[in-house]
Amino acid sequence: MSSDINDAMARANGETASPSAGYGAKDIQVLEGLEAVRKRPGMYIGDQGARGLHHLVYEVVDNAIDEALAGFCDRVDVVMHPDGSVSVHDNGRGIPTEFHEGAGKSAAEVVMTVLHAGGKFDKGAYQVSGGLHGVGVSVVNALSEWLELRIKRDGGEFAQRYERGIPVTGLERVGDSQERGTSVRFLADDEIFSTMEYSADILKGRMRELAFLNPGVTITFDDRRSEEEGPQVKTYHYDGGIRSFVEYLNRGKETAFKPPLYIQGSKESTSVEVALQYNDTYIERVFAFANLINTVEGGTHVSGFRTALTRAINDEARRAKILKEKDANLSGDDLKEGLTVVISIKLMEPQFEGQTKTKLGNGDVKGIVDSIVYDGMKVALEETPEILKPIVDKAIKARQAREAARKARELVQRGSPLNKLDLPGKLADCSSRDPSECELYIVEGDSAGGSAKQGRDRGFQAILPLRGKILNVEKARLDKILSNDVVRTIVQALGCGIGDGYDISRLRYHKIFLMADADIDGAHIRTLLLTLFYRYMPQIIENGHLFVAQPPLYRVQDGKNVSYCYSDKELKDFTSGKDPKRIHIQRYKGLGEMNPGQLWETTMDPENRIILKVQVDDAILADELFGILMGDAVEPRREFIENHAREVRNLDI
Ligand code: 0RA
Repeated sequence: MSSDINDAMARANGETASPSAGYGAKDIQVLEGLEAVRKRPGMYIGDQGARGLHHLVYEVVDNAIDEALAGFCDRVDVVMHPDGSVSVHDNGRGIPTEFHEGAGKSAAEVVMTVLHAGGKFDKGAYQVSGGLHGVGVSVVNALSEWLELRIKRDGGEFAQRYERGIPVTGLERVGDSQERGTSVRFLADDEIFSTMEYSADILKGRMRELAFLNPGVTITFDDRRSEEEGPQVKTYHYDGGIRSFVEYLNRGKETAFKPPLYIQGSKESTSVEVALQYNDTYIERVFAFANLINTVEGGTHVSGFRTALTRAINDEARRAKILKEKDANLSGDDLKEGLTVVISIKLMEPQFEGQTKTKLGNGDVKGIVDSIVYDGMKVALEETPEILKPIVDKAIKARQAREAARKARELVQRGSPLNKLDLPGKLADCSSRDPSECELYIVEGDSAGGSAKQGRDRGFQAILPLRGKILNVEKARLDKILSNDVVRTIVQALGCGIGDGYDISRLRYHKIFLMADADIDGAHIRTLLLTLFYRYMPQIIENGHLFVAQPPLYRVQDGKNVSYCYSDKELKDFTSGKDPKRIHIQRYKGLGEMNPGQLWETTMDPENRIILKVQVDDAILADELFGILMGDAVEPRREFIENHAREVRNLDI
């Protein structure tokens, strides 16, 4: 128990001679609630790392967006302060300030200290809070070293300060104001979080997304943390809503028609919005939201959309005689290629299921979305019949390519993966057959592969040396991808297939390491491999099986002592103050320069190695990153590399 809460609990229990504090049974409940949040933050915000930290900002912003959804707010301003605190200001109604008889304190204090108090106020309609993030702003308060609340309403401005969730001032009237709104400024508690570093890219991604999903609302993001660069302000405002979102996702790509097709409707208090457009890539991108929460794992709204799209295109294509009587129907898979779609639905009592609680489970939603999208597609295709043929032509080509891919895949997947004959010849497998303890090192180059083979623990570590060109899967179709030797070798070694029939339960190694040189070529190879995994085997990343090995850059010998440094900074720190005549520094130009013992010691030994887990925190950001790094358009890539040159060296999607 943290000491503040300890003290407060003691006072609440009457253990100290401070009856004037006036604590009662309800306060004990409040303190117990705050204590529960501080004890198990993960239950409320996901984790105590970067994800949880960013969650705090989302939670406060979501509360402001609820005001926008209710029609009372059109502006949200987020500021990242140099002291590490974040403020979120909105021009909504302002949290009610009046005294709450039942609670014996102001309504605002109830909202800030009682778990899920937001719901008690019955704000009606759809709320973001109440969904995934919807743990309530009181959770942010409990997990903040301090939080300052400012409210403008009823002609006044009110302020209150909290420390680790406990009010340290009353809600005081500090001035007059004719405006309305709420400002929350908080400093995350470093006793709770393992990192205090917010990523501007991740936060901006969510702010942009919210601006697309709430047309008309202006969201600003003002990053004041860098002294040299000064305030970096971004403003997000899109009157076009999810149509603009699809245009944004397809920017720099050729599209089959313009503007995106847009469908909207509502039924049984569920509202549905869909915008879609086909582009010239081979990848399908579905971004689906339920009550503004990104449902990464899909769900009933996505299934409803898929069946409706397939049915509507087939029906219309037959009516227009683009599909002849003898032609087979287009399948859902045929219609995926090059599809970019944003689905946004709003519903009462959303059920979030799945591993990360981002799969919409409400059963009735499938039929509702299906009928709205089917009817909407028909209307849209009657209004703009010229968009039908390009869609159908593309789907027919996709079908032919999928046929070819099926044949290629059969060659790759033939037989049981346990049959040694079906494993790639270059694979030096391990002796264990328990995937949960098996590791696969995918190693660039034969010489490094040779060192790794000799250095490994063959009990549980397998080595797959790669040689030859890795295809850029961003620019090719699955049939072509599968004809690439490197891709086939990897798919065979992993054992779970690719594309249709992909089955992660057959994965033969639960830890997969990408091991490439620490130079530009190595970075390129790593990016190509990451793209392959991200686009075609995303569950391997989602389930946390993919890692990037971190070989050292330098070997430093000081007399008899040998040390390794993994960055230039580490080398500088390590050698500073030491006598340069005595020290011998070797810079590794490639993995191949390490002997087997050194490679084991520095990069493969589970006791010593440094590894980076590949995580996708923001699907849209990752999509953008891969699209930019591997796509056709040169200009955005140059821009990206210029802006991110420092970070690219250590790419952590
Ligand atoms: C409870 C009731 C009402 C608004 C809010 C809470 C509210 C909470 C937050 C958190 C951040 N910004 C916020 N804005 C409003 C309804 C107020 C009314 O009926 O006037």
